Amino acid sequence: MTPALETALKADAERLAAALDVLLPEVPGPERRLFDAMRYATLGGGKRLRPFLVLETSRLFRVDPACAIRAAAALEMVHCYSLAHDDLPAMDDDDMRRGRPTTHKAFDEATAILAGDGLLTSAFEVLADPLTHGDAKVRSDLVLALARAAGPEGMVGGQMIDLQAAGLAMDIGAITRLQRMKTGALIAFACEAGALLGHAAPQLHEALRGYAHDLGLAFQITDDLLDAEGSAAEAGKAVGKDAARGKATFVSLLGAERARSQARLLGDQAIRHLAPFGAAGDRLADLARWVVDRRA
Ligand code: GRG
Repeated sequence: MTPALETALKADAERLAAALDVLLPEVPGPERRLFDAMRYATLGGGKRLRPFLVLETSRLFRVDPACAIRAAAALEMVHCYSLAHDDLPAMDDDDMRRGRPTTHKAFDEATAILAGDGLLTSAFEVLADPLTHGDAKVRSDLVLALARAAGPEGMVGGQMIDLQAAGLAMDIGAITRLQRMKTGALIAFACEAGALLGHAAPQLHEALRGYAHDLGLAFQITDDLLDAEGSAAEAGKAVGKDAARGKATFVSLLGAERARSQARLLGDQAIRHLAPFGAAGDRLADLARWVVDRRA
């Protein structure tokens, strides 16, 4: 990772933690446990890749940082809800996430379900709030885009296909579709949010869509490689699960070497989409290189 990207990721992760701390406060009273679990699920580390994408794409259009951070926090709430639910015994049944016990292990299953529900709902409350953008059309476009990305035609639909996929023969087209829904849709929303908040011109909007598309797939292929070859200590979560479940992945279908070169190709392609932004796109280009080379 370049020093410039490392500094930028760290600074944005700190801004995000401060925003989440305000948006998801500790509350007294009988619902305290719910808020504690929502904070646990969101405030415990993570790469903060999606919020960084919202903030960095927003910078391209000089969006007010106070607005951008709210969209970034809303997206991270949805991402963290999906992780908390994915870790439940009924789904992936994981004990460790981000190097510490999963939400249902730290609390209990019912609380983890409610914490996820709370995060999902709060995300839309944050986006719909006039503090997120003065233009009601922008707010409604953000709500619509996140609903589509997270819902049955996006992440939730992808998760449903994934749950049924173990042991099924899936070809590369089917895997690509599944992953575009399950992982790619939220990554695409991250870049879409910057473009929407910044009233991006159509050509720049399209360039960011292209970048997000290729970055999302590169991210997922690398995730498959890390599951196949990485260590649990580095990843902060269990690895080797795809093979153990007989799940078709980019790695099982292409082999590690071809999967790695495909990820590199997609990373390079993502970077080429940034050409219209000139030097302003440099950090997004660094991010695409890091997504392909990451170890966690
Ligand atoms: C339960 C509705 C529902 C959806 C779950 C995102 C997801 C769908 C499941 C997570 C399982 C998984 C390993 C997905 C593949 C890629 C992925 C989204 C990894 C986690 O994202 P990172 O690496 O995590 O950005 P951090 O912790 O860094 O935020």
